[in-house]
Amino acid sequence: MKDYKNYAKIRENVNEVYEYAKDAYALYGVDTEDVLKKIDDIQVSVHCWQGDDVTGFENNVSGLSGGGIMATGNYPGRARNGEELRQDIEKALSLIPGKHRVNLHAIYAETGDKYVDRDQLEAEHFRGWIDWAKEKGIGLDFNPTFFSHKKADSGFTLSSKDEEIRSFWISHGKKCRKIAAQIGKELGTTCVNNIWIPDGMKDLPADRLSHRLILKNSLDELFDEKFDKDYLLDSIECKLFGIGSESYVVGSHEFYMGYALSKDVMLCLDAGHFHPTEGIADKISSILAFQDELLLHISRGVRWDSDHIVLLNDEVVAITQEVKRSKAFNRVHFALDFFDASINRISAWVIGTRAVLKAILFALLEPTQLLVDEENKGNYGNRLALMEEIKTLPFAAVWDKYCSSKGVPIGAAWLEDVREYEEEVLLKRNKK
Ligand code: RNT
Ligand code: ZN
Repeated sequence: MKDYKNYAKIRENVNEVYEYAKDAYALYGVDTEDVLKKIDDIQVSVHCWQGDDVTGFENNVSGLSGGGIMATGNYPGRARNGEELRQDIEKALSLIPGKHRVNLHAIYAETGDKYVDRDQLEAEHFRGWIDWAKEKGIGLDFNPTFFSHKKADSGFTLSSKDEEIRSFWISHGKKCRKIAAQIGKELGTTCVNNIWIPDGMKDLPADRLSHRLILKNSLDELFDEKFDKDYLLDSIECKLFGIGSESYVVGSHEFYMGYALSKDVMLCLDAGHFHPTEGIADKISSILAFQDELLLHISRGVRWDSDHIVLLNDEVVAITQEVKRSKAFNRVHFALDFFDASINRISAWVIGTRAVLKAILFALLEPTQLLVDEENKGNYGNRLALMEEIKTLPFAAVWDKYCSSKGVPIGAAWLEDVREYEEEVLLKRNKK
């Protein structure tokens, strides 16, 4: 077997290479030292649900169901409870540079042997998470869970025409906002509470409007209680289509865009929730022209919203460049949303989170002012040439420097840590 630790040795001269990179970027007017300080202030919200294939801890459900989303694969080592999931997240975070947040879903409540239905959840059911986050000094974000529940089986939740179902889900949403606000208060960092509902239809609806009007009313009720924005930030996530909701999704982009603008709620754009060839990068500045803040779910759709692990690809770089060019790293919240059960789940987290951080670093290293100056002078040829040239500046040296300065493995060396953890921890877990 390959010893990936050796891969790090090649880069033992990281400082030497970094000095060269520093000079190369300085020629373009970019101060790499300043960039390394800036990236340290940027937090990515790492989703807990990669660790257990969006199963959660409710003892009466066996896994992800009925939400227009799907996790595939059965790689061994899935976390089965709060301790295991937190242990796995800690392992992943130890291999990722910087300080980040953890994103929870309501199904990760720890209610002991008791089944607590979603409309009865309280902050105390997240005590394990809150105390852990306090101890680690990390922030938490939150999501009500409107899927994997018998009351979601009809395909409708907040937009249901059945009053009992609708009010159940409103109660759940309200409870979750309370929980999120409590989390934000206790941890001293605003908790983003993101609402995504699966509501939609497999085949052509005869009446699209009614469900949307119901959803609008439900959201009004759900958001009725006001919380301090220092504790809670509400967001709503749109989608074009899902599995089983191919023809109609109630909470579409236009619907939530209208709602967000008229009610001052934050929008969430998920990279996998649009037409397969449609990116979200260009949408960022349009939204920032009207709203203070924006939540992004960085995901990777492959043919559909398949929630593949995020990679450093053109789409992700375009997103981070747009945030940089809009000077909006303090207005845009980066959250991850992928779930691959077919490979080691720690690897999945580390690959995806490191990829987003690489894209953020790449964008921060861009000599944006130089590009804008050329643009303002009408030198579009120079603008294009510079955009092309900066792709081959020694970015990797700055990334390696960042990893080494944060005490996390350089290059592929982290694979060795994951292999050890798999042997010592993950493979010893009994499959349920
Ligand atoms: C589903 C949405 C949503 C979920 C998570 C689990 O298509 O992207 O954000 O993936 O809440
Ligand atoms: Zn999402």
